[in-house]
Parts: sequence; structure tokens; C-alpha cells
Amino acid sequence: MTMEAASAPVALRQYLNGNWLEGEGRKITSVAAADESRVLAAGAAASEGQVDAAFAAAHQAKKSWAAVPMATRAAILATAAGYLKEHAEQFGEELAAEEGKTRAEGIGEVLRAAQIFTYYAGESDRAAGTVFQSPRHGEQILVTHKPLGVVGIITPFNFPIGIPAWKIAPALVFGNTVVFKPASLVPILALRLVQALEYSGLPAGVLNLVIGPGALGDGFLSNSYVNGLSFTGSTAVGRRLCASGAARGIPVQAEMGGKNASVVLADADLDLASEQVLFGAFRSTGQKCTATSRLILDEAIAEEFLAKLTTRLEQWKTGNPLDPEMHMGPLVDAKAAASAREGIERAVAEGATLRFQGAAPESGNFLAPTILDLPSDATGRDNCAWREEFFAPILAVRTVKGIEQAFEAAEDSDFGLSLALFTSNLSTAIQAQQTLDVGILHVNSESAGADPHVPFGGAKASGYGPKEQGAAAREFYTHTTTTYLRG
Ligand code: UN1
Repeated sequence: MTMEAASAPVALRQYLNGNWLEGEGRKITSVAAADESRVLAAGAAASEGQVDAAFAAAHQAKKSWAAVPMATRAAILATAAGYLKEHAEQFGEELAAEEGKTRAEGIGEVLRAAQIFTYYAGESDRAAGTVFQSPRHGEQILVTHKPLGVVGIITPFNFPIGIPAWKIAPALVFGNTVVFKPASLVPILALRLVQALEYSGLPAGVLNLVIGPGALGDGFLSNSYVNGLSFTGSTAVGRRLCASGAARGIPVQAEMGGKNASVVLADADLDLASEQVLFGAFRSTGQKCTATSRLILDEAIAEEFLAKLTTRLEQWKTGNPLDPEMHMGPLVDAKAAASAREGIERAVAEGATLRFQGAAPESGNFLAPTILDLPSDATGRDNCAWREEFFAPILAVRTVKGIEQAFEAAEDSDFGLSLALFTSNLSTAIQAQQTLDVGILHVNSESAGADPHVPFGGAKASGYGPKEQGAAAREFYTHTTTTYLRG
């Protein structure tokens, strides 16, 4: 609750070539998600000229940074991890106030960023090339990895330090220099991340921060120095960036939307499933690309399951994210709240029935956890609550009969990020793993969550290009040289 005391707004600055500079663009502020009259940070956006300067600095630094031993680069990440851990409480509270997730989730996310930095610091001990046998005498064939060069990194509002960490840490450890543009709604944690790396001795020019509107990021791919781009955000923007990257021959990694289902089969442990569905759908106010927004229930257990879920939701408290009693905070801003409310109205007009809506403060950007029943005929499949990513605490439910119908319903989406399957039958779980077109499958756990050492990413409209995290990150942040070596 310490953030409740009014403190001076954080000064928003751009970080270019190792210097903190005033932006040359229009004035911007960041406000509290729960109370938009509270200004948390203020300054000016970067101008296009400053974006160019950021790329020029990253280009200038690229040769020398690539030549720094990987162990030295890794040591900087390890120090930054310690700095983030030390400041987890302060930064976590800033995150919760700005983005709207709870204090516990905010602190958890800062610690997760630290964990990601620690993991990638370990890459210097793990990273290895490959030596192949040659069919010719006296020859070896070596495959080694080189950095891409200057990488643009564009991140969304919903994980203001987690997602930047999981892109910036591998970019840096594999020897790239970076121009980083966070979502302008949540700039404070981007400043904290850069501060952590500056404190840890990152040389000037290696990481540059530009804060400003989305259009600044659109310009990244027309910069002549950019060698790669990693993006997380909407499918529309992601696909546009992929197309411009392809037109210039520049690799783009795009992590996009989700419309993730939780499937509860007749043989599931319903207590466990109702707890996990609750977490998947409503933690972080449903603002995760991995959140559960579709619930598919076998008709044999549908009513019993929904009774358990709504009983849990009756205890679920929505309010001030810094109040430790709360389970859920507000949506990130008024626009997000209005669009979620409009989504519910549209879904109802299209035939959905409101099954449950919990309690939430009336004013501000709050939306109570909402469950919508969809018709089980074809109109349910066409309902916007089934098709569109609302990015809000709204769960659309359909009932089905048996595994085949359940799997068919789960696949009935343009997206393919994550799926949570609740069953006690191992064969059914294996069948799901082998047949369903999703990037992430959770068996008997919630649809959200991502460990740093394993690949993360989706199928269909959810992802494009190499996956993120774990060993997969190297595929994107490096390219290989195959050397035919004779002495
Ligand atoms: C998580 O599920 O904990 O934007 C991480 C997102 C994802 C990250 C999800 N890229 O929500």
C-alpha cells in the first residue's frame, strides 16, 4: 500500500547512446490504471529523429558489443538480475499502479524478469556450436552462431517488464544491440529495466530506449540499420510488421493474439479445474495473450463445474490493485474498459446469456469477472465472445458432448497459442498433444504461464517466426555460419 502516498511523477526520458535525454516529441504522461487522475510519470515522447539516433547508436555499438566475450555480456545480465531482485517491491508496486495487475502479480513479474536475466546469463556456459563429420579427408564442418546485429524490440502493455526482459536478455547475451520501444501506456518499468542494465555496466549504445506512440515502432522497419525485429502485440500490427520485414528481407518474430480455450472433460478433477480456470481467465484482469477466454465443458459436468467456478468467483475481490486483499485490479485504461463492456453488450445482442458477473467498483476502469453462456448451436460459434480477443476478464462458455466435439470446439479459432485440458485420462492428454494445433498445451493447469527455459509461442494467427525463450530464442537472435574447415 506504500504507493498510495502521492509521490512526484517519475520523469520520462529517452535513453540514447548511454544518455538520458528529454523527448523531442509531444508531451506524454502515464496515469494509474485504477485512477486516471493520478499521474505516475510525465515527460515527452521521442521524435522520429531520436528513433533514428537510437538506431545510429545501436549500429555504432554493434561491432564492439559482438566482440565482447559472451561471459562478460552474461555477467552484466547477472548483475542486472540482482538489481531487479533488490528493487522488486518498489518496481512491482509501480507496475501494479501503472498497469493494473495486483501488487503480488507486479512483484512476481519483476522477479520473473530477474529470473529471465539469470537464465540468459547462463547461456554463456551453455551456448555451443556444432561440429559435423565431413565426407572428405582432413575436413571438419562447423556451425557457429553470430548475432543478427541491431534488433528492434516492441513490447505491449500487459507485461511491462516480463516481455521486455524475455526479448532484451537473449538479444544482448547473443551479442546484439537493441532499440527498445515499450508500450507508451506503461513506460515506468521500461525505465527500470534500462536502469538495471545501466547500473550493471552495459556500454553506451548497446541498449537504447525510445518511448512514444505506436507509430514510432511502425517506423523501425524502414530504418536502414535494423537487422531484426521482435514484436509482441496485436495480430493486425504483427502481420503488418512481418510483411514489411519480409519486403526488406529482415527477420521478424511476432508474438500475437490468443483466444485460448480451457477444456473440461467429464473425467476431470472439477475442484482443480475450477481453480485453474479461474486463474487462467481472471488473473491480471484477463489481460494476457495466454488467458483463458473460451471455456468448453462436457455437458455431463457442465452445471456442476460452473457451480464450483461461480462459488469461487463469489469470493474473488476486484478493486485497488495495491490492496493486498484484492484478487484483480482494473483494466489498463478507459479505452480497454469501454471496449470490454461493449464486447459484452455485442455478445449478448448476438445471443449470449449473462451467467455470472461478480462485484467490482462502479467507477474507473474496473470490470467484474464475467461469464457468458453461448448457444451450443452454430450461432454460439459465430458469437464475437467466441471469436474475438477481448483481452478482459470475460469467459465465454459452450457445452459439448464427448472428447471429439470438445477438441473440435477447441480448434475452432483463428488463434492457436495456448490450450488448457482438464482430464484424468493420460491417453486423452497424449491425443491432444499429438493432434491439436496450439503452441502451448497445459494438461490440468491454467492456460497462462511461461517458464524461461522452454519455447513460448503460438500457432495460426498467434505467432510468426521462431519461438521465444529457452533455446528457441537463439534461433531468432542469431544466424549461423557453416564453415568447411581444412587445415
Ligand atoms: C504468461 O502467460 O505468463 O502477451 C506470459 C502475453 C504473452 C506472455 C504471457 N506474450 O500475454
